[in-house]
Amino acid sequence: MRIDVLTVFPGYLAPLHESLVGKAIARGDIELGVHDLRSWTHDVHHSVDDAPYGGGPGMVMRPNVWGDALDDVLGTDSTLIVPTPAGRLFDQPAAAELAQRSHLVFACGRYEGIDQRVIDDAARRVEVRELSIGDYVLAGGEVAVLVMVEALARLRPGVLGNADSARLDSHSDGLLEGPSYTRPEVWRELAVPEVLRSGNHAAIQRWRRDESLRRTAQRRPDLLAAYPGRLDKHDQQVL
Ligand code: 6GU
Repeated sequence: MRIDVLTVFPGYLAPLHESLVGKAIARGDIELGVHDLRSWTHDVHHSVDDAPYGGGPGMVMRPNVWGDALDDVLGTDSTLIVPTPAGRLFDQPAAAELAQRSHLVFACGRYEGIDQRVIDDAARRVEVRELSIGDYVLAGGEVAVLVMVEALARLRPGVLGNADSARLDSHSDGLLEGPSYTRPEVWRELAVPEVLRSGNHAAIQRWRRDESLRRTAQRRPDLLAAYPGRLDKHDQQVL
């Protein structure tokens, strides 16, 4: 898969060369290009923004520079992703879907966003997704790109050490993951739950499911409410 990122702060994307994503790049599973949007400017001031039509605070990124940049970077197989707090929510199903694309292009806006015609024009040629990573406002799309690229990179075959760990994650079945433990058996007078040392795999599976359900009900009742059909009789007794 190829990933291109367009930004006025290319240094923000440096962490992509670390850890799991960095290894995927080094291995050649992911090809990464980070581009300074200002290299598509022509004026001496390298300006990328202007005052909004209709008035109001802040600045809007101008369409001409973005248009030229996207003309150069988008191909026929590209998906354009525009990180914005006004987008649809980027969640685990979205990550799984994007992990299967051949070319992702991230267009990072700063200020009050990008002139909407840039997005409308690109949508005439490629699939475009305006995506938000949660209900809070960041100063720009760069950190959201770090989040999205890490979430989708770890779903690509061969990226995780243990292929099962992606399947068993929090959110992959719509529930939160329960607690985990390792040695020692007792630490600061706190013991590992007995069932995990029982060797009874059916009991362990049931316990993990119960912990998952309890935690989800307590911390994220919205997730349970979203999929009532997935809970069997035993699940409902736990809750
Ligand atoms: Cl994708 N961008 C910005 N600027 N703020 C956000 C966001 C994205 N997602 C949540 N807040």
